Amino acid sequence: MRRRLFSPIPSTLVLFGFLPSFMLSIGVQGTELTLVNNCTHKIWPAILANPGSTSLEQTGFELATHTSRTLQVPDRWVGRIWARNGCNFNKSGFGSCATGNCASGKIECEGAVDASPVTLVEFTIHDSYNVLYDVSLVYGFNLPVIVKPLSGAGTCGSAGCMTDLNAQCPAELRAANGLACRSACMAFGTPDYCCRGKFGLHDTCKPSTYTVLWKLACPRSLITGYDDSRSTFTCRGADYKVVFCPLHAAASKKSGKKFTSTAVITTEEPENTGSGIIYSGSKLEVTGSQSMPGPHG
Ligand SMILES: *[C@@H]1O[C@H](CO)[C@@H](O)[C@H](O)[C@H]1NC(C)=O
Ligand SMILES: CC(=O)N[C@H]1CO[C@H](CO)[C@@H](O)[C@@H]1O
Repeated sequence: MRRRLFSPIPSTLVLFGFLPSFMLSIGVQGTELTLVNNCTHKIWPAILANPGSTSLEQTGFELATHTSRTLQVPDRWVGRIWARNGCNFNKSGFGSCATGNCASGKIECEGAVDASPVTLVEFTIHDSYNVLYDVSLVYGFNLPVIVKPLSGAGTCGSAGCMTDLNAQCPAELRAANGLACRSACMAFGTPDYCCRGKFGLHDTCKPSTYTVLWKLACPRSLITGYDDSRSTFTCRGADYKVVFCPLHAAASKKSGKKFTSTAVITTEEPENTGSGIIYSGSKLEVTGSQSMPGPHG
């Protein structure tokens, strides 16, 4: 069924055995994304194709604890994946969720979003040899999630956030009765927190106490729209696991590799964030370490 989406080969050509090799490759290319629920509770993943990308056959479903589902994603697909939490759907699939809700009012999101705050997994799949991915906290946080490439070449690191930021969410950012945490931009909406207007440039988007603390807790996540330090990855020829609540699983595994990530966030003037973080000149260096599963296996 899904093959139809990206193999527009007229059946007459197939019957005549006329299948140019470039067409053959269209049919078999694609990237597998396996969504894994390692949370101790049910989640309802949501998938949204960006405008101009083909909508996947499934745009939302229930995923029981310790189960997974594999999605076949066509080339030239740009989209986002997140988990909905605290959902109530009736037998016909109508209902809503405490976090990550879809405006469709159904299990299937069908392109209708009403989502934040959510931990957003972002994929740009030009083709399987050119895949960019990140985990963004720009629209807040609801569940820990990592993206883990399976084999592949290039900067195939694990992206994401293992830490439960809800547990350390300040009162002013709390949302959904503590099931989610807003970003400072969402909570305050000002140009400086949102890196808009005169703050909307790579060099003028300044760190705040909030963004620094998140970067420290989640060095492999995108914290602002201008944060590209060690948080966006490009991988070739891989398939991917998207693991929700990865620590739950990692705790029982020996394969977790320790790594240290240093994020350098530039600020025009040093300012005291009160968070015990060291400044050197006009640069703010945030060092954190976090155990993440290795990229292979
Ligand atoms: C589910 O909810 C929808 C919308 O409220 C309603 O139209 C439908 O009848 C409900 N189905 C069941 C089985 O309760
Ligand atoms: C990708 C990953 O870490 N998956 C694990 C999720 O948890 C189950 C059960 O605890 C493990 O079998 C998986 O390896």
